[in-house]
Amino acid sequence: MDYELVVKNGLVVLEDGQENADIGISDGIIQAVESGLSGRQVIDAQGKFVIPGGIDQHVHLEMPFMNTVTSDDWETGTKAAAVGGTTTLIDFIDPVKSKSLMDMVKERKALAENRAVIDYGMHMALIGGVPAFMDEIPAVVEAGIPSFKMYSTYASKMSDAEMLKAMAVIADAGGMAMVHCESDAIIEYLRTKLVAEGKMSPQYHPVSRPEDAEGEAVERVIALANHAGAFVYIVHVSTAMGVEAIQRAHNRGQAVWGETCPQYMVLTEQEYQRPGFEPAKYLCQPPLRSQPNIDRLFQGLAERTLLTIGSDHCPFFYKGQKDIGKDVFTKIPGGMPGIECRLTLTYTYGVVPGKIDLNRWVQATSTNAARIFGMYPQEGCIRVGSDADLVIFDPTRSGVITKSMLHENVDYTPYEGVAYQGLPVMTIARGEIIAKEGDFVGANHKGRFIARKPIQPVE
Ligand code: DUC
Ligand code: ZN
Repeated sequence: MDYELVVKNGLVVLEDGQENADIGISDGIIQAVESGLSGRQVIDAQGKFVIPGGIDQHVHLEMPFMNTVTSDDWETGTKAAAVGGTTTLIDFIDPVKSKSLMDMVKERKALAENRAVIDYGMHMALIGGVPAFMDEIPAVVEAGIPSFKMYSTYASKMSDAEMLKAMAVIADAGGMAMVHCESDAIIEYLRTKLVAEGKMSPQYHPVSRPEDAEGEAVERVIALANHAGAFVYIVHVSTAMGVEAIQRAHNRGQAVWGETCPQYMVLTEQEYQRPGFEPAKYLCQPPLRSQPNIDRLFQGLAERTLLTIGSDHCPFFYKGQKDIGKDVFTKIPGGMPGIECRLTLTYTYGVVPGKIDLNRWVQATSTNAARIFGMYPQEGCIRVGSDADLVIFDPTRSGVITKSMLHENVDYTPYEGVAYQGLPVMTIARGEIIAKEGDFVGANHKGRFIARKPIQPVE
């Protein structure tokens, strides 16, 4: 039998093991994983890995934030993701007080439709001071959006009391809480103090968001979730304190999932020592950390305290957006681009030096997100019956990252000059080749909204 497309001779990375096998694809679905397959179109993956398409569960496309909007939209952001080996992403709906959550679901879906080139889901963010949102949570879960982001700081923050209540409602509705954990009290105290002392340059940003601001908030949010009986997912863990709080919860038997991001694994707080306004390029919340924290994040991934690696792609132009805060660091829009380099960076700095193995890498960049966020086994694995979302990854490619090789709509990359070993050389989405050798080639491919299932326990 001839399949529409066969990927031959690659090392197929499965959820647990690896095998040399061919993959037969028809109708956008994986039909066979075995040797000796034939197809009308054949791709030779000899010497390369064939991995499940990356899933990036933490992305901010055209998000209004700090008086501006992230610079990648649904088209440019999903194209960059595709070239970088991501075939599914989950973005956020950021509500405004005056609208209903379900109206915002409709609006956001309309924005993505016809522009996204890879499949996408959505998380719903909640904001403090709007009790009416609570009543809509079950309808949002029903609409295929079972994950709710809450912030412990920023203007949209929720108080502990609000968060506890929301967690209980979310748990009843079959959803999960995802929380940005940084202590608002510590940050506000330090920001006010630094500004009063005239310490306004971006070099002071990390001073205003110390490690214990994260550690304290992770601990507290886990306690709230435990009380509410809610699944909780801690986004962008950047510190050893955060990892250890999650580990303690696991030791008590609590369902807590932890995520980290490439920027916290590859870049260090040294970037904030750059001269002038340059540190603004690296300004994100939480900030970049020290090497011992980085080591603990890798250990956390290896021992499964942390289960996922998301990009937290949140791009702003250095010229024209970051400089909104040229007079005071508290006004610099925080966030950095990273949707396109997620696989190559984590392979280079995780798998190549042996800090995580090939399976752990695939689990953390794809499979675990599918399981946690209710998309498995349609996504996140190479199995008969799953979507034919695949990446051919060449471990022999090496070089140095430069802005000119990337497709993100932003005027810099924080990874300029960073060495890489291993690159995605082909991305296949539902059986169509959409990226090849660093170019987007999927002009006719349309991304689809993935209505996700209610949340289930995941070990
Ligand atoms: N962190 C960022 O760096 N940007 C946007 C939101 C966030 O939490
Ligand atoms: Zn984020």
